[in-house]
Amino acid sequence: MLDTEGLGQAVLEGDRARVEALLTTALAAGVGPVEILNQGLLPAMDVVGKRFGTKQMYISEVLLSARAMHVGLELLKPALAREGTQPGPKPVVILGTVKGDLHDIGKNLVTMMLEAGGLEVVDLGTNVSTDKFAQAIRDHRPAVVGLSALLTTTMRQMRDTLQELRRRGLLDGVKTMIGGAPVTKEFAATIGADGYASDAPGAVGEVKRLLGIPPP
Ligand code: B1M
Repeated sequence: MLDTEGLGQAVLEGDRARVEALLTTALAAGVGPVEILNQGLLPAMDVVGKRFGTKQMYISEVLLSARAMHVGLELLKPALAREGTQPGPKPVVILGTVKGDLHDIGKNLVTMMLEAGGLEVVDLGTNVSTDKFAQAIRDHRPAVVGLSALLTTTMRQMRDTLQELRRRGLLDGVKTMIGGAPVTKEFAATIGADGYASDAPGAVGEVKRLLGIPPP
């Protein structure tokens, strides 16, 4: 049984211990990790976003909520991964939040859902420079490179990063995908990204579509 109200309140208050306790109880009671995400953590973060947007919450409070959210995501990670267990070698996806952008909650969620979907993810973190993407592509030979951005200002960085990687010949045979709240399908097409997803579950479907992996 999932205490959605209590969980929402705990995320809003940035109460990490309570988030941990509620999720541990829910998981032990057999509540699925996707249900916990969709009915508990994500709606709570949505409220945080709205309150931040209307200046009802300070950045410091948002950060506390973000940390509580991280605790929740870390707890769900093993259960999400178990749901996505698949035999055989996994296609590699490189993911990162572009240079100048420190938002990582959404990207972390995409990482977890992709792993749950049977893909191997190399997560480069936030504020990722073009050079860091380039090195990771050389090191890991990914099937897909995914860029995340949450700021309208850093959307431009997505275009610059893809342009430069392309100029260096590093995207030959590699699919690209972008996402993040301000990003649209149209923008993706404008900067020549192969794929776009508006949310984490959508990202799994989009990577699979790009790689020609049929739905289960
Ligand atoms: Co920031 N922030 N923030 N912030 N912050 C936003 C994005 C903002 C919309 C808030 C607002 O004004 N209403 C606004 C951007 C405005 C704009 O550009 N148009 C904003 C701003 C302005 C800023 C600062 C500039 C504030 C300041 O300092 N004055 C500053 C910038 C710092 C920087 O990056 N250089 C800043 C800082 C921060 C915190 C550090 C306090 C914190 C980030 C903590 C962290 O991530 N570790 C923070 C937060 C938490 C937010 C909000 C409240 C929540 C973002 C979030 O985590 N959402 C946000 C308001 C909002 O979104 N309503 C806001 C939950 C998450 C699950 O959703 O990230 O959209 P999302 O990810 C989704 C999809 O977008 C998609 O799937 C995810 C899961 O479903 N997706 C992909 C994401 N990446 C993808 C990649 C893919 C595919 C799908 O393929 C590769």
